[in-house]
Amino acid sequence: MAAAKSCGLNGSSTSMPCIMPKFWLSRSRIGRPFSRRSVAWRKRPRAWRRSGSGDGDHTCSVLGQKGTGCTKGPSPSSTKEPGRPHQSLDSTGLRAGTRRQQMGSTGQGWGGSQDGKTGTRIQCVGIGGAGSNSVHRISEQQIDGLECIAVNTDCMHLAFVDANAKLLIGRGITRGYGARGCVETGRSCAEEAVDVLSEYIGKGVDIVFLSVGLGGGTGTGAAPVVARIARKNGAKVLAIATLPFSVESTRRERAKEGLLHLNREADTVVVLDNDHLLEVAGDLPIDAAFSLIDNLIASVVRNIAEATMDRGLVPIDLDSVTRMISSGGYGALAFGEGHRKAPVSAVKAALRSTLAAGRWEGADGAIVHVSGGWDLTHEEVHAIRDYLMANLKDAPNVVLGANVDPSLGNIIRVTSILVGVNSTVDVPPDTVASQIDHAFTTGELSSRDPMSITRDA
Ligand SMILES: Nc1nc2c(ncn2[C@@H]2O[C@H](COP(=O)(O)OP(=O)(O)OP(=O)(O)O)[C@@H](O)[C@H]2O)c(=O)[nH]1
Ligand SMILES: [Mg+2]
Repeated sequence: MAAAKSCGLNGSSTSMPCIMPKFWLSRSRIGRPFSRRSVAWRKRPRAWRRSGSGDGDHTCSVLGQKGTGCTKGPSPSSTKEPGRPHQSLDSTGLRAGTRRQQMGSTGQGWGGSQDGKTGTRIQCVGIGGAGSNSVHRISEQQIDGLECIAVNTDCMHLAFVDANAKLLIGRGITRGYGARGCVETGRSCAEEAVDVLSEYIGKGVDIVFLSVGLGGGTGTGAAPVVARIARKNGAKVLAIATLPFSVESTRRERAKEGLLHLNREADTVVVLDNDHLLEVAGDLPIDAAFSLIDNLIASVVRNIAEATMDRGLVPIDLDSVTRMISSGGYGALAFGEGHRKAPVSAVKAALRSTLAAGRWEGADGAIVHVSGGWDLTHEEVHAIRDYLMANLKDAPNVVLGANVDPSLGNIIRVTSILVGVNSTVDVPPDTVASQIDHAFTTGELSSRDPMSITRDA
């Protein structure tokens, strides 16, 4: 049922194999593989549509890139959220922008873009339903030089995601219906798609931000494989992994094991816990709460990416960021705001914020980004840095960037990625993954390749 085709990227002569089901190649359907009005769409329950699920068998299809003749993602105006209605999030100050992203055609790798000024290349890769949702939001923000890639086994969900490249993996295994919670299936789909994934992800790239919601099949199984590929291609990988709510008990246990695997493959893993989300957004509808966390991820990626690409009042040195990411271990996100008359209040709020609570004390480094109104001063920015230097571990490594955002007025906003944090989620001692981890620690196992580990999904 598959037809092979060559796609020009960004109008360049570069070509990539593009394998799509035949009906997508029919003229009338190109550009809209799944109409919201289709019978299949209407029959799907809403929860399924949000991030999808599926089951079943292994292949990879490139769904398309912007500016190609292949299947395109929807415009932000037509679908603000992939598979869910747009949520207004004014109160968080983290609303996504609406500019369309223009990919540069620099002849780099698969045709992805590169920051013209510094030559820095940064990718944001979302795996599975939750990861693709984050990428959709980041893509909406139109950050020059940032390439957004969505990877999923769920064809329907991918069709509604806005990204520079959308990679459908394991079509022969799942028939495009997702991994249906089976981690082994997710992993097999990624293993089978290694060639295409390594063509697209991490090649000639400095930093890969990898976003994944752990607990399902695709994200949990495929993310460690994607992280391994990106690192093999020479990129530093910072994974941002979301743990499911405690009420999703089976998924949560699966997620904790997945986290250990991911931690072995990525350079640093920032863990966000949906349970913490309940504390700040317990009264919000679940979609809005997810949007909140997706927006936070989008905001952090945007700030760090832009500052690293030498934009803003105080740019962030790329080498310092990559060094910090490669120091390994777990990380935490911190986000806070304060009045500019008391700039330190913003960083205090960030460290107190629920997502970082209790996790930052032992941090041995922080990538910090400060935004403020037109009259943001260096003095205010440095007050924030000094506070961190004095309150993190002895001689912490603090990398600072800042930019001006006129809409903030008298507000100072701090977003930070803390690295080398002490604690992370407790992994039950009787899980297979932790036994394996123990074996690594004691030297019983020398290979750190989690792909050789087989276990029941
Ligand atoms: N932040 C965020 N988390 C989500 C979202 N949707 C689901 N999640 C969480 O992420 C976990 C994994 O869900 P998905 O990403 O949909 O799973 P998947 O990786 O696509 O796996 P399969 O559907 O089984 O192939 C869920 O248990 C939820 O806790 C979302 O839109 N945003
Ligand atoms: Mg899914």
